[in-house]
Amino acid sequence: MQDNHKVVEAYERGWLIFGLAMILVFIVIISYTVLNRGETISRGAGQIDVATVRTTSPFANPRVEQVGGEYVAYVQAFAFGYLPAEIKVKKGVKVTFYITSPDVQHGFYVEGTNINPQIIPGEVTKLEYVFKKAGTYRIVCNEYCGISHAQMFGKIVVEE
Ligand SMILES: [Cu+2]
Repeated sequence: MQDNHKVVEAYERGWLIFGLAMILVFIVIISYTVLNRGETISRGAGQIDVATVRTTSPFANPRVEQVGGEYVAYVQAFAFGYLPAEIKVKKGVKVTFYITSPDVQHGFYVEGTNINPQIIPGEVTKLEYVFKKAGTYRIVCNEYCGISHAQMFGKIVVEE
């Protein structure tokens, strides 16, 4: 009886140490990702009337513009695509995305990066990113949004 108790205690201690070690590992991984791949935790940047997204500034005119030495992109994620359909930026320059949806919930996953916010109708999502490699990045919707969800793609072209 006494011995069994000690065995259980040893297992418990083992699992506690394992659990704490995993927490440490996750903290290290998250810190590394944030420092090396760009912090892409999206933030709410205000609310918007879903019914007027397509007709009110700034989303009525989806675009990428240069502000100072940086880019600002106003993006509509709609069923079934993205506007602008192609976002063109230069490598190494900060891009601030403002994204919203005029209909249902969508995704904005940029392949090869850790950009992956949910786009919620009525909310403006803001995130910043610096593309370190030139190339074409596909934007994928990963929130099931309707019959043509699987054909919902966008494109980011990063030039040298
Ligand atoms: Cu979608």
